[in-house]
Amino acid sequence: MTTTPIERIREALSRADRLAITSHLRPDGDSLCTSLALAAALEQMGKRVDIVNADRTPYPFANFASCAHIRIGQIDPGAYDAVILLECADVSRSGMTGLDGGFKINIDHHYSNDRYADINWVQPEASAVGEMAFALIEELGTPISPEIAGHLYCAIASDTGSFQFSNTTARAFEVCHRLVQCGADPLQVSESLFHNNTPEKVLLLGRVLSTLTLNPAGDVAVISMLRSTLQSLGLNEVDTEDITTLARSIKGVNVVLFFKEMEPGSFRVSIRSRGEAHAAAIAEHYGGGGHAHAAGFTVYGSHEKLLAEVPATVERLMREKAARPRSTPS
Ligand SMILES: [Mn+2]
Repeated sequence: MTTTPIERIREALSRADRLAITSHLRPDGDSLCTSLALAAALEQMGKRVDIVNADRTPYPFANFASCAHIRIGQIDPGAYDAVILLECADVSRSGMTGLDGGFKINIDHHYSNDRYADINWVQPEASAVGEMAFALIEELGTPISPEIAGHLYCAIASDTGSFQFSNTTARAFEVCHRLVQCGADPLQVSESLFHNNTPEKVLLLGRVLSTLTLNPAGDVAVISMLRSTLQSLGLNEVDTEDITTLARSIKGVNVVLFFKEMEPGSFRVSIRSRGEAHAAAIAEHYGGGGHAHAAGFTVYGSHEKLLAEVPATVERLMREKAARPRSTPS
């Protein structure tokens, strides 16, 4: 008899006592809040759960009281019956080394995923991994407490850009409807997610937007954030989704390329697209991955050289219609 991945996860979790949950490097609102929700649900079931991330928790989540329980470091797979990896296309995306021998559960809603674990549950049509965790917690049969509901609502609100991105589906609303009934507070979540800026963050927004350039056709926008800009404002890691959203708000822009200097000569490029322009296909051209309208990749070289080359290549991919899915999501 074939069982679905979610049933196999329920069976594996029912046998497990000690669990670790991790997510990707530079964790975001979806991965962090889903980790908190899953940990709370599994603890309700009497499991011992640790959330362990390789990278520290970014602002504004670092200020959430619940995030204080997240341990930053490496997972010793010998200490756990299973490790749950959220939104990791492969193990390296988690920043964890030495997970090879341990039992792994891979839960992801990204288009590109290597299906590397003992159980792989990949659902590209899900708005957020938080939406998948809602279904899993229902499958586990443990109650959605107000705390769990709040975390899952925050995960979905965060990943849909407050219900504005293309992943805002009927199912996302259906799950959020249930979460609000279970005690999630939309006002409190939007205050803590979107109305919680420091003055330095708003200054950063101005400086990054001042780097904006457009191609002559006006459909590719490029913005950049250099380490020196962050340092001059006394900032380290910051959530920059709102800056990208502003660049993408320009009429006619189908692709935003956001160059973030990670270290000298190394740039993480976030792609946000709309319409026909396929962000994941562009990212895959450069060895990265992601969703149809949100993806990313890493490139190396001087800022000037990359700005001269990458947007031109992206434009060519769009014109050649190569910026289309390599395969259809299943
Ligand atoms: Mn997500």
